[in-house]
Parts: sequence; structure tokens; C-alpha cells
Amino acid sequence: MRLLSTALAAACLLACASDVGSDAEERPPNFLVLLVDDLGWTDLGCYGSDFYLTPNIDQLAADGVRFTHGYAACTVCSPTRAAMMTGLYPGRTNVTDWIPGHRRPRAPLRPPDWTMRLEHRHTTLAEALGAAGYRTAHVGKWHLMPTLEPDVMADYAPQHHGFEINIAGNQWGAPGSYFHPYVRNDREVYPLPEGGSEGDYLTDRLTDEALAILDGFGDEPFLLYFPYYTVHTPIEAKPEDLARFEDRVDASKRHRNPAYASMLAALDRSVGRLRAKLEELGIADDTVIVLTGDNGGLDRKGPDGRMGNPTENDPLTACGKSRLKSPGLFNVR
Ligand SMILES: [Ca+2]
Repeated sequence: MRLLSTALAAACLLACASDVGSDAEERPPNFLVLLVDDLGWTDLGCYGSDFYLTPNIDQLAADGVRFTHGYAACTVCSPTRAAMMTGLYPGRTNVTDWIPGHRRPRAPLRPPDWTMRLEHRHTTLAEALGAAGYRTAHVGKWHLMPTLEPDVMADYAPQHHGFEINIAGNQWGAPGSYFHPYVRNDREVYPLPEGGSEGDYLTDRLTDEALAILDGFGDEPFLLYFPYYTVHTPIEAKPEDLARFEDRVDASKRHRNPAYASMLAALDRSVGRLRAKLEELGIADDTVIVLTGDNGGLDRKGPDGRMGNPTENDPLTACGKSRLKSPGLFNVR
């Protein structure tokens, strides 16, 4: 498994994109890029969780490389996603806060003049690989569209940034619900092919879509960018997973949120299914898999210093933890 600086990861892939096709006899590698939303640095078994169970991701780590000193490009969603797509740090894309951003009139530092969308002047990973003959697909959370400019918002969707297929990529940073039909208040998961029924779980559904895309790509080289909505709020678990973890909660441990553990279990099953599909298609050895997080775990402590909701990042700081945080700045603790 490869956990590394998001900007560095994108830069590496863009470098690969410039090389592919130079040797007609050599098959260019596929890229499966898995971005987990709000994944904490100790939230995987292979990174030391004492509660969450992630056997498939642990196996990926055992089969690959762990990057133990990598850092996300920013403390919130959109800047890191722009970095993933361009290989540029947030200061270069000017996407320095989540879209549409914080409003903190009493913050001690004035926010920079930042861009609430991924501008088209940047070359994205999908555009670079598409130009090199790759099939390209986006499945999951995009969060790089200008929500405050509804007339042009759709012009910044994944399909206008180089992806030939877009499933579920839109302006929202979180689903309305993880359960079918995935809607709450004004938030919905779109575009999404019709189908599904009550009880269906979003992580499973998006994985189904990703597997179908892999089937459709056949022998062609591909970039499948799968930025999961999970494990971002709302913290919603499948009942069967929740029952499995509720009995294991131990207040003395670092991690002890059974619903969050259940969301990680669903994520882990997704990774297992994707790897199984690559094996089934005979392309596992031709596919580079990158798994990383976008900004660390959501970690809000209560007044007693104990974990509030939903995970724990100590001894590192986390998004939402410091009152001094300002757009474009890393947390000050
Ligand atoms: Ca995030």
C-alpha cells in the first residue's frame, strides 16, 4: 500500500503519464487510486488501530509499500483533491479550503483570496492519462465544483476535467445518507445509474459501479480514481457490521466508535473486492494501487479530553481541532 503526500502522489502519476506509450511492446500500467475521506492516520490495522478491522487493506500494505512520513496536502477536503488531480500544492491551485469554505469572522488570521473550484487551466491526472490513451473513470466524491456559482457549476464536474466516466461526482462533500436513496435535505448522490433498493449501502453500491467499469475497460490501460465518500460523516453503519463491533467496544482503547468501525469494515471489503476483480481479469500485476486519505480523521474532543466523534488521531492534530485554523493554513496546536 502506498500512503504518501497527495501532491507527491499526483506528481508521480503525472510523471508516469508522460512516459507511458514510449515502448509499444510494454503494456502501460493501470492506476487504481483510492482516496478515503477523513481517514485518520491510525485508522487502519496496519497503522496501529486497536479496534478497527481492515484485513484487506492490511494485506495490501503487506504486499506493497507503506509511506509512514507522508502528509496530506491540506487539512480539509477540496485542496487535497485538487492536489491529487494536478500534482500541485494548494497554494498553486488556490483551492485552499473546502468548498464553499469556512466562515469565521472572529478568526485571528484573514483568509486568503482563494478559488472555490478547480480551474481548467490546470492539467489533471485524467487529462494527462487520457491523452496517453488511457480509459478514465471517476467514482465517488469530487467536491471541486463551485457551489456558489450555480450557472457554471456543472462545467467543473469530473467529465469536464478529463474523466470519460463520472459516477457520483458532484459539488457535495458528503452524501445525504449512506443508505438508499442516499438523499437527505438538499443533498443527493448524483449522477448515479438507476437501480438499488432500500437497505443498499453507498460504499457497496459505488464498489459495484467500479467493478462494472473495470469489466468494461477490458484490456485497455486505465485510470480508475475512486475517492470514497466514506468515512466522512454522516456516521452511518450497516446493522450487521454495527452488531459485530458494539460488543467489542473497550473504553480504555484509542478507538471505540462501533459505527465508525463499521464504515471502515465496509471500506475494507470494497478494497478486497477491487483486488479480487483485478485478479479475475488477470491484470493485478499490471495495476498500481494507491490508497491514501485526504486530511486525517475527524477528531473532536469533548471538555474532558476524551474522544467525541468519530475517531482519534493523537499524538497528531486533526481537522476541526484548533480554533486557530484558517483557510490555507495547517493547524496550529
Ligand atoms: Ca475530507
